[in-house]
Amino acid sequence: SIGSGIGLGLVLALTAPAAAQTPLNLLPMPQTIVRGSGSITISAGSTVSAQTPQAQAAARLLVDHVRTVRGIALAPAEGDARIIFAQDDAVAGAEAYRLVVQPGGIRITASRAAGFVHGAMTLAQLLSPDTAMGKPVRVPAVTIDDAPRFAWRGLLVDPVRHFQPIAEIKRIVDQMAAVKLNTLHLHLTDDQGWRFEVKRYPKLTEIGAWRQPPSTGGPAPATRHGGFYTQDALRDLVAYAADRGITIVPEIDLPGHAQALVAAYPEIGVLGNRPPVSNEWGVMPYLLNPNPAGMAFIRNVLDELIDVFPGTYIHLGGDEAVKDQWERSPEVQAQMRALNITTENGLQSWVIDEFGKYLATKGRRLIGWDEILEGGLPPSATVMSWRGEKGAVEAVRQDHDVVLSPAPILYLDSMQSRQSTEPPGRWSEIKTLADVYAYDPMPAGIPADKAHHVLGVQMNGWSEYFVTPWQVQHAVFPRIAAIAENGWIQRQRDFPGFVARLVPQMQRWTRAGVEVADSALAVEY
Ligand code: TNX
Repeated sequence: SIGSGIGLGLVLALTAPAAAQTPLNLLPMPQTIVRGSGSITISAGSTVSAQTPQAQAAARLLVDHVRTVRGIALAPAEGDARIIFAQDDAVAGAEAYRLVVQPGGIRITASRAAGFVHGAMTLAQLLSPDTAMGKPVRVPAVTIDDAPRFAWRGLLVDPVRHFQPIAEIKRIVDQMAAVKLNTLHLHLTDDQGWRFEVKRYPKLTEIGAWRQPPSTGGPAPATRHGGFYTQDALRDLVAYAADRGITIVPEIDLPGHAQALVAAYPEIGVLGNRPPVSNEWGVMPYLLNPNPAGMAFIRNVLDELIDVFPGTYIHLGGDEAVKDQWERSPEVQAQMRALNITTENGLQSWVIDEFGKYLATKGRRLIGWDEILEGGLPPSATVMSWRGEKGAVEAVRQDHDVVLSPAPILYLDSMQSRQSTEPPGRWSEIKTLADVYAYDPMPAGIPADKAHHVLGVQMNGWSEYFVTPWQVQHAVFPRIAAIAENGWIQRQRDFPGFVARLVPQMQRWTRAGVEVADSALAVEY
């Protein structure tokens, strides 16, 4: 249900297009658009052909999308077709594409698989929105040349605080692809659970994946909560995401946020602690023991992780590790002296860097939260800046790459309006669609000659307060569209224009069965 209420009407009235031609409701807005004359009709049986293996997934995606969102069954074909995907190495760039729509046919060209996906998704957005399901749709003649501003346009999904079935994550992946987001950061471990099957250490999921209800009540299931992903299920998810141009960055959060890990294998914690998996929210004190056994344990976990996740980046956390247990452990203190490390923050840097070096031997790169700057930035690290932007500015100064995901502006657990339908959030602030849209992923403190270190931007969907998939989706959609556009476009941002293009995108999301927060469009923020 979209568009009820006065608010939306007002927004639309204020943003009514001046141009005679119907505007193209594309989101994110492509780099260049040249309108042609006439149009082409797509209906049941219209043919689609992928003339290069690189485009096969994108062609399938288009067929699926047009079936589910428009109710039209396209016909896959070989060779000539109404819609052709063809290789063109001149369309350079990992995600670049060219889309040419003429009355005689539609042609999508790219040099890489992700470019074809983006081209297919742009075409999907061009199908006339006003026709009923199953009826032929028109596509206006146009030539679009497009490529993103940033290489990392991400969303963090947290299936730890509340478990989310793979089917729900796939639903989010589908809708990320629809707006050209390309990175799914999967937060797989935390104090409240361990969600990644490790064959060598079965207790991680036998014990670590389950928690008791909280003694204090609160917004959490009243019964034992949990679940985990088998490696097979994750491999399937990785392939599913790859077909949609999306890379998964898995996170194993260390050395803090480790209570579930220590619950499963107390011998790799410190001080002989034997905690249960946490059933409360907050920052817990349990830490990884950085002794040889603890380090070897994590290397073995990483071996299995990189076997499942083929992407370049592996996220090793580093956030909110209170070092009290390290301070109180004679064993850890002795190790620090032996390593000639004087502070616990320095020890954390050493730990993260050891794993970073290990990942490098496997051709992978380490990324961590900005706390990894505190003991000296590990040389191998890329930094994800969440405590504002200062971590990003400092890391870039040291010539490291960064991703911007500052709280609370890009935190989806901030509320998006004062309406009573909002799921509760951790942050008391309200971050509206307009706020998020106004966020510039290039902080003022980053000098122009180092701008290339900013890989991109990400919103984080921490799920302490999101119990159901409905609540997750309500927080994610449509706000994520603001960052999808922000991370993509090189041109000037334009909020009223964005809202006008967002309304049909919200309609497509609704048609695809996704919960979309209408409140994002309410005027009374
Ligand atoms: C801080 S962001 C955390 C998460 C919480 C989040 C809630 C970060 C690196 N750590 O563990 O879920 O706040 O907003």
